[in-house]
Amino acid sequence: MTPETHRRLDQEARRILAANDRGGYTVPNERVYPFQWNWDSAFVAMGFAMFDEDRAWRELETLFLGQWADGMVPSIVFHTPADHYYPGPTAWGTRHQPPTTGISQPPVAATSARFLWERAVDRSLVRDRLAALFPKLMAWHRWWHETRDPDGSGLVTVTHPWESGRDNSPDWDAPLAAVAPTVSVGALRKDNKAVDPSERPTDDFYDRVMTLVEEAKALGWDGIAVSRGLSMRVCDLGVQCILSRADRDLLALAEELGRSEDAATLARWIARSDAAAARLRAPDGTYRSLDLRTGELAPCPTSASFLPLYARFATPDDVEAMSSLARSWWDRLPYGVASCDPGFPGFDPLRYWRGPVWLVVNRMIADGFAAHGLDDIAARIADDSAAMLATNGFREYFDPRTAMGLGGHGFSWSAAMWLSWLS
Ligand code: 9WN
Repeated sequence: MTPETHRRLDQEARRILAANDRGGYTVPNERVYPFQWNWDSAFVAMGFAMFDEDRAWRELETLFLGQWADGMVPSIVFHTPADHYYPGPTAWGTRHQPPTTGISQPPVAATSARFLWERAVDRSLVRDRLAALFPKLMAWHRWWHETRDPDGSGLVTVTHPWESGRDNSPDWDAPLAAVAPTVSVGALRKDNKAVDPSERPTDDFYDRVMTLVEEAKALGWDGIAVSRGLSMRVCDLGVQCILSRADRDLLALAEELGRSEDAATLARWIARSDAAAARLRAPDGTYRSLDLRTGELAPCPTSASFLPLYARFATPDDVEAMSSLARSWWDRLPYGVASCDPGFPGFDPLRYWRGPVWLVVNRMIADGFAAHGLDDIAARIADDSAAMLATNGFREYFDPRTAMGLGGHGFSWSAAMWLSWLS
């Protein structure tokens, strides 16, 4: 990459974050997603941290204004009204102020807080902010480990595909097939008017996921009742790994702050998750999501199958299996890492989480390979990611065959990945 391209990407990434900044929080992209999204903000904070530490902390602090009394941090905080996104606050029927959804998203925030803390120019200036955020992060992790794992199995439950952040992954095909749709919401959708419908989930998918929202509403959004009672209950490999990594990051922060009781609790949660991880390993040695209702593993590896490296619970055999898997995908597709196994019959290089490449997942996968000494794979993922941005802009996701940009334009987390990882 020429120094000129590098400068252009730096400027463009900063311009995107500034344009999507709503004062304390950042929208992923104004046209498609006009509110604050949970894991987007955690990644965006890392981008801000490279040039405005104060603004980076505020991104996380503002996200936690949406935290529920039971510790749950919602997938979306609807700080200000906007009528061009469906489903908005009324469709969720929750009671929180500011209005929020009733489901969560992958818990990246503790990892982000550690990133901010470790890069702080003067830690004494941000120690109070970290200390104020810590109990909120701890409460969220407790919600995952207790409310979303009520039997203490070590595997946490997601009850909605959107909770995984990997909305229409093949991981949800069988679990969603078991959800009998009771609503028909195709006409209410806005997303498929804002971007090409072939790059978005189907109407049938929306009917089923909104049926799950109706089920949770009927349970009054009670955490345990939802966890035990919804017609979709899956241990999502992505959330399981991201939580396990975030537990480790939160443990490091607990030690920094001298919170020994919390550190001991986190160490217990980590040990319990590590012990349960083998249940997610398929006979071919790849990790998958697990349908907790049927005991079935997901039908194919996905980009989440590399995240045990990021979580840090992978065994030496796993490391071997994951590096072979990554190399075999590159034999079929020039740009890594596809969100779904290219050999799976349902692989679709254009449709969202069924094939396209997502840069935030790439960052986590590259982190995992680098931590296990596989610097060549980590470097190739970074090179592919930078090439996609340089040739096609800060798009939401990319076609792994051609690097073509897909979904929304001017995407905040793609800009943040450039600034905090690739630049
Ligand atoms: C539903 C905002 C979010 C991301 C998710 C991505 C997509 C929403 C949607 O956009 O999900 O939460 O309406 O499609 O799948 O990962 O956080 O960028």
